[in-house]
Amino acid sequence: MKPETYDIPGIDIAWCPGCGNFLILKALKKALAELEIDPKDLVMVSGIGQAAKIPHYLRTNFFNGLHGRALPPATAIKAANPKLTVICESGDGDMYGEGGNHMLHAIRRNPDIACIVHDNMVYGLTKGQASPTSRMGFRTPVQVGGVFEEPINPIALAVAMDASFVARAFSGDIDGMAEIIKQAVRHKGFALIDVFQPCVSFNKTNTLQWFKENTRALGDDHDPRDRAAAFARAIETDPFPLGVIYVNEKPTFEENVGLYAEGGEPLPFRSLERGEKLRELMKTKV
Ligand SMILES: Cc1ncc(C[n+]2csc(CCOP(=O)(O)OP(=O)(O)O)c2C)c(N)n1
Ligand code: SF4
Repeated sequence: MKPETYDIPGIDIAWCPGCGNFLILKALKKALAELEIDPKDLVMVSGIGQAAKIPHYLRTNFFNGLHGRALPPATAIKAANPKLTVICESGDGDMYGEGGNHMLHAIRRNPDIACIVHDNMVYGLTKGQASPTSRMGFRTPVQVGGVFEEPINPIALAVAMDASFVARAFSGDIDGMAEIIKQAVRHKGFALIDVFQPCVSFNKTNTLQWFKENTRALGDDHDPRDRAAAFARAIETDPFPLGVIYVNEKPTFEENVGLYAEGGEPLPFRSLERGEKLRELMKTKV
């Protein structure tokens, strides 16, 4: 399958020229094509923001929800039809700020979905306010004296919560990012990928060059199944490590929810027999 399978001819993309979102879109299409995922078997789910527009630019099914609310519908879509590939994709503000609570509970529940977060360390759509991953000292039209709060470390948070799959990618490395996306989609369970992405319009500090200079690929000596080693890598910020940081295979939400486990058949594929029996029972007179 070719990446162009996912193209929508004549689409008008609303991102700024040079935005890192274009690179992530390219890597995603490459990964999906290499995984041979038929567009009809994929559902993309997002919230609100520039990154959250990504499903609009792919020829596939999608659900674009409220700000920060991508993960609950994604969990429900996968639970209702586990045969689908479900990918959540949005920005750092959407997933870690407005949707932070959902992120924590998605890690706990472990639905079999991949979650790709475009981490540009700023709110792009609303013109440059600080996001939960903005670095301390970052000046914006709102944080005029510079951000004074500690940034969230999504990787360390996910490893601390014993998440199923945790990785960091860099949008400047399309092949490396596509490889990580493939691993995340293949992984059974909740897979978080934090992707470093430049916002050329509103973050003049964390540029493509800055990310290049402040990241390094994890070596082959890193064992992602070793949680202590993963945590040590997760708290490194100088430079930030790139690659699959932590893998922890465990039962998924779909496997654990009794309702869906019953008879092994997800709800939409069950026979109507039981409903019909119930209807007959309700018609009987006492
Ligand atoms: C409930 C609610 N609060 C605030 C907003 C305004 N808003 C829209 S997008 C956004 C931030 C998006 O930032 P991020 O997720 O980092 O995405 P980016 O645009 O940088 O890709 C905010 C605050 C909103 N739409 N809804
Ligand atoms: S504002 Fe930033 S994140 Fe949004 S499209 Fe422009 S460069 Fe990309």
